[in-house]
Amino acid sequence: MPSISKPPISHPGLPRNSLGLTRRDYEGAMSTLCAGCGHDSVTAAIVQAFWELEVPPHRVAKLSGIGCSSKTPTYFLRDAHGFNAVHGRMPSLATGANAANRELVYIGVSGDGDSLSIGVGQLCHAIRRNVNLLYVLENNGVYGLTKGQFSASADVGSRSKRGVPNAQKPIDPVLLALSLGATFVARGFSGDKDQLVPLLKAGIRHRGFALVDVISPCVTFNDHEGSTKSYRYTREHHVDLTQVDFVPIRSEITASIGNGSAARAVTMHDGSVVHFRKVHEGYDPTDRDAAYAYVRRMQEAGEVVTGLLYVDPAADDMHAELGTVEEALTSLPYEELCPGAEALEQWQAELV
Ligand SMILES: Cc1ncc(C[n+]2csc(CCOP(=O)(O)OP(=O)(O)O)c2C)c(N)n1
Ligand code: SF4
Repeated sequence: MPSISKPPISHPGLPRNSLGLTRRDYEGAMSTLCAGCGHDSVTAAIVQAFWELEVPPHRVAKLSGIGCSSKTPTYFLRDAHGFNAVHGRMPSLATGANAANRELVYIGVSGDGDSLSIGVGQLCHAIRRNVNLLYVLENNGVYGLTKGQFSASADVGSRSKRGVPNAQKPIDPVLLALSLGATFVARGFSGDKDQLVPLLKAGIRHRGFALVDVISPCVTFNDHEGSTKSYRYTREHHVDLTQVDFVPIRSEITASIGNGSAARAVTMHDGSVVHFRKVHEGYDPTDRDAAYAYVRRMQEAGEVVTGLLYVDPAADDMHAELGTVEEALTSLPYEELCPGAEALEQWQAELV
């Protein structure tokens, strides 16, 4: 993984969270992406979200596949655990790691190529299993790393840099996730950090699979006239469905609830609260069918809806569904994990 190390900088004047850490402590190596790439803005939002939530970096596992987007975990949380999977296979790794150690905070970063082409089956099953993971899909409509081929999220008629229009229907990760029963579905824009940071924070705190699809323009291969994933298109067609404020448990008591009656508070399983003001009258983020219909309707009108689109605040993750032991398997003594040859032989005999 090409990266340039960034010397950690400490300055007495930098703001610190309750762990005594500055934002710099949540950064990683220097980015080697193209200047202006949307993915770097998403990295900055991830750094901000983990710092504000005061998550100890060494308690985080960051996972990815292959692509420019999948390179980015190198650029945040240098003290976290990390693993770069082969193309499209990050969800299996996340599932296995999560099964072995449920106590870490998991973040997966992927691209639309990694997630919706080669890795689409993996993504679907991680959603079905409700693996406790924030899944950040950095969506630019192209395979950036391999020089700009259309990905499965490119809209019909959107043009490549060479001017060729895409003829195939796109897969929309938001609609896919909603139809598969995902318990947290949001969409953001790399150019809108104010909205993206609270969405990421809520996704980190959600118990279960949290998909945050981020429109993240590729400035080198997909930021021209005719592209529907460009900065310009997204800024002109992006509709804030909800303005989200995420309030962690500790500050809940003192937090103000938005601006009065317009704000709606959704309490997550751990007691933290997502406050969001409805921009569109009557929108209910806990109504899956309404969310699906709304996203479709807006899509047909050429609009990109952003915000917290759906959440099931009572959702429980893979461990609850499978009834696994409370303790992380990694901390169980060997004798408990492996009952020994005699016990195995006895079970085998029972199966015959
Ligand atoms: C098995 C396999 N097939 C194909 C490739 C080539 N490849 C590398 S990255 C990539 C697509 C990356 O696109 P995306 O996930 O959208 O990330 P981006 O670079 O746009 O951020 C492909 C096809 C590969 N590395 N491995
Ligand atoms: S090729 Fe595109 S996606 Fe890759 S780093 Fe450059 S701008 Fe970003």
